[in-house]
Amino acid sequence: MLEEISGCRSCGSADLETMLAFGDLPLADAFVGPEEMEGPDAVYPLTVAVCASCALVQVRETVSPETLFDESYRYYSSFSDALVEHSRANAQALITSRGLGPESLVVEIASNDGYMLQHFVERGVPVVGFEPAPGPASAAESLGIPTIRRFFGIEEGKRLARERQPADVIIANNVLAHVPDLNGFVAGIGAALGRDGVAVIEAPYVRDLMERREFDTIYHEHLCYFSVSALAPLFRRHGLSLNRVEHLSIHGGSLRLHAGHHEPVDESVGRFLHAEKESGLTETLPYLRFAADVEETQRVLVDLLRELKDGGMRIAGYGAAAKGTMLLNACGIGRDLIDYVVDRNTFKQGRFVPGVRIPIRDPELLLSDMPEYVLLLAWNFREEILAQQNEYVRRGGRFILPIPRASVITGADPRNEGMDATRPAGSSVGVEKR
Ligand code: JHZ
Repeated sequence: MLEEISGCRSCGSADLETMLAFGDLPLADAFVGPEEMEGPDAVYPLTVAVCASCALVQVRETVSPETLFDESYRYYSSFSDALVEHSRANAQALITSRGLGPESLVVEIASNDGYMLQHFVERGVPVVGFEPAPGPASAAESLGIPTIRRFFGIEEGKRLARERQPADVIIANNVLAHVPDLNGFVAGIGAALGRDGVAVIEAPYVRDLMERREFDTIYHEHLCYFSVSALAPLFRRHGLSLNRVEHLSIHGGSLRLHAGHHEPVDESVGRFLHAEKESGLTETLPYLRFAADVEETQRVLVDLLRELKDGGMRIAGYGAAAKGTMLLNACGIGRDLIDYVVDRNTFKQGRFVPGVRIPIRDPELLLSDMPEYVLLLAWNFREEILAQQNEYVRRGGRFILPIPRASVITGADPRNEGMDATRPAGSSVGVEKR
């Protein structure tokens, strides 16, 4: 169930240097049901290392995917409007640029609840999704999306090309980081992809993680944290050319990579490689220094929450995100500081955040209960959540942004500008004006 790697997940080098050790933590998406409250949560060590050879940042421990993505997996992509819209725009652009039609095949790996493939189906483009988690797979099937309930790898890639047809487009969003056998996965993409097809892959960018101190995006599900410099040799090893790289704001900053069996290589690839070399991301030193930043971010946040609590304030959380579980547990923020966490995902409501066991409730509770502060755990959907919680803010409620250094924000509505005069007395942390 838990294994430790002996070499780099990409190049195999045994030269791995430890950059962060979080100790034992629960699984970030293992939300606890009321019937499971008796015993303690299972915890697993979480240690992050960087490869001295290819600079890939990776978790040393592997919790088996069968444990992580079983029937208890409750992450449904469609609960975030911004993500569905992001995917619709991407699908639209691919249909146009690749001239996709009824003869084409679009494959998505980790197709979840159909948040992405539905946009191709609507336009009459045939699709196949790979999704092993039973809950999201069923949701996708109910939208009419053919779903293979298996993990993707080299064998699945070969079978798809042989028994169906080579894919015109392969989409793999936020899944590369989840794969223990990175080489087998990329080889599978190569096997399934048609001669002139394109693989479009999104993954959180390690550069943003470091610059914005997004330490809470590190958890057992995410085995790797990618730079373009670490990815280029991985793709090359399996006969794929990295042809274009885009920088997206989604999920706190992501890379979108376009790969194919042959070139041309766009200028963006060289630009990213150059910028990463310039900022030292091809060496281990910046990664090894990151621990001090994480420690400071955690300390500032806990100090702020304690100060507010000591001042008689009530604090809730917004977003039972996996990163929320990580943040609360890594910082030791429990029910003494946070009364409850709200989330729109009805499969998470009524359950408890793993480890810290904070109850998860419906977001409507914020208005009826009016806690003075809400810690924005799903900070990556800040705009969407603040717009939706306009009324809570209008009535005087305040959001706290946990990273890069805890700060109090006043809301998405420009009419709230200037309301920062109500900054809590004695707070040592500044109020960010929007
Ligand atoms: P969200 C996910 O991580 C899942 P998580 C996964 N581990 C991954 O790789 C990364 O993304 C990249 C809720 N919400 O998506 C929905 C509201 O309640 O940031 C979610 O439960 N109201 C595969 O879990 C949570 O917040 C809203 O208005 O850290 C957000 O979780 C919105 C917008 C969201 O990721």
